[in-house]
Amino acid sequence: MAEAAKDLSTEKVTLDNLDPEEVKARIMAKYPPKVARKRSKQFVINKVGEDGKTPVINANVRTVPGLMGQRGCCYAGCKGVVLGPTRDIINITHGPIGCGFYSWLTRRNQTDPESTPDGHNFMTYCFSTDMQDEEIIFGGEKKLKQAIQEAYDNFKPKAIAVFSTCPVGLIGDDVHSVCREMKEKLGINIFGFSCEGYKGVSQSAGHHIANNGIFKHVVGLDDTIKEGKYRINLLGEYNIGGDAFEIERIFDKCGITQVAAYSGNSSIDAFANSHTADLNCIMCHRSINYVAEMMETKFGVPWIKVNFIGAEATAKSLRKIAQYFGEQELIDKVEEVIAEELPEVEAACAEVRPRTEGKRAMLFVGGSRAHHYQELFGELGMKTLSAGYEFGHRDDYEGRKVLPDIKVDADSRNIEELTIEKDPERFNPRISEERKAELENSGFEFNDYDGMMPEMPDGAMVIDDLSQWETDQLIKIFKPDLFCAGIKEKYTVQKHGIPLKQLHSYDYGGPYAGFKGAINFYHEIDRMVNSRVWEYMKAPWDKNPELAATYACD
Ligand code: CFM
Repeated sequence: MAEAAKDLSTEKVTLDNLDPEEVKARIMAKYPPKVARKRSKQFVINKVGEDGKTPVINANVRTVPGLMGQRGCCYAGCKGVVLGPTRDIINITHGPIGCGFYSWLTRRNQTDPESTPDGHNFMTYCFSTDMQDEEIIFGGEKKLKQAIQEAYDNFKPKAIAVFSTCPVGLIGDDVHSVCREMKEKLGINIFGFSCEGYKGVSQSAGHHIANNGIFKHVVGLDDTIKEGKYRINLLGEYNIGGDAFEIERIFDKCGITQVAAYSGNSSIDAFANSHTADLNCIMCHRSINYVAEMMETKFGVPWIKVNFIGAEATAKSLRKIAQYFGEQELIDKVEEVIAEELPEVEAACAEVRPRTEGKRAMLFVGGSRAHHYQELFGELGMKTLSAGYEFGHRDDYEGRKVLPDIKVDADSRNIEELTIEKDPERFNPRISEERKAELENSGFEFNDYDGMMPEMPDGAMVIDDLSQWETDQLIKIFKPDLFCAGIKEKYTVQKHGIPLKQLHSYDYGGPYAGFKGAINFYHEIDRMVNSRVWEYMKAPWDKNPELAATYACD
């Protein structure tokens, strides 16, 4: 028995001659054959062809029961991620108190209530119907109505959103009709989400449901065209650790007007007006590409992929926005801002880099950061040995070119696809066909995301939906200098004597976006990978004998 459960690290593997295929084979060999077959398709050794093509990775599929994954649920993606950071919507969790409590936004989505006149900010509250046995048996609609009424009486918000948790779907409460009734009664915008935790295979399902809901109930309610010459929306930026504040600072400096952000530092009025912007810029493709696609179809707003994580990436994204508008005045201003900001960033990087050069990182985060943060590590001269998403889809790994090849399985079919058509009055293509073709001929990409794998070196291990056991094995085999993940992984990784940087909440640090954010990140990573404290760590399971176990069957 002890033999079977032996760690791979006890076998002779030297750091210099590790063949990733061999490492993969060893890890897979410990699984029952059926599990190994499934995990093999999600554990890919990268190889980029000349055409930018990469190996196929299986993604957005169910986690094998029994494997401890990193994922969250559909409700988390809808309520916690997409709608949560909007300060002036009261978000009521319809469900038992645990769901509301654990999605209380203590992970530091920041917001600035001063930037809207009423100063509303409900993000620090946790609203829940606190369902009890009685509601599970007799239905919870009455209690939901009371909760909406109570929230309204106390706060007089502009909008209330209701989020369904697992039991709501199981007992069949109709949150949508309750919302309609209360909307009628109270005269404010009230809408619900069928984002029961069990829908789909991860929080990714919740993103889609949130996108649909915002689009149906909010986008397009206010047609006022506000001031500003270069008017954009920033999509998929959630103001973790103040990232959005830094990006807004840079936009302001460049003379770019942000009409709405989805949804860091955002307000419901901005969503309602967002279809008046002239360009959608997507940071996190996974969580928000649906809004961009729908806005283009209905209102004619084109979208581009941007990335403000990394100083170079920030400069590149600003140039791309300027190129889209094509006005010399903006192009010059953007160059001026970059020239002004970069020296400080370069000085910080030059100071830190001798101590970070050659260090090795692993990143397993969400659906976009495992890609974006490789920019910052590249600037520090660090190598990404392995990376993967918790819940990204194949297009987030391999690029949107694979979209036509993705088979839609039952879990995805479960999630509503809205049929969107051109708005007969308000559709307005922001850019002429000729200008679009001209830009595209010069290499400018609309509606595209190349994905993570084409930018990773050959031989890097790309692993989807990493499990805790695989985490342990990778760490023991490779002993990376830094592991990036979230709070669930943090303490076991640290017990191995490896520093862990949280890239979901930033460990209360940040911002890391934009120019100033890059400087913060360089210093923080320098401190982490060069601290000697980790050498002194000895995990409890290394000190004391552990219980050994083996799989009973395959
Ligand atoms: Fe997008 Fe996000 Fe992410 Fe995400 Fe998330 Fe997040 Fe994330 Mo945590 S929307 S996919 S569902 S960038 S909460 S703000 S950090 S896992 S990589």
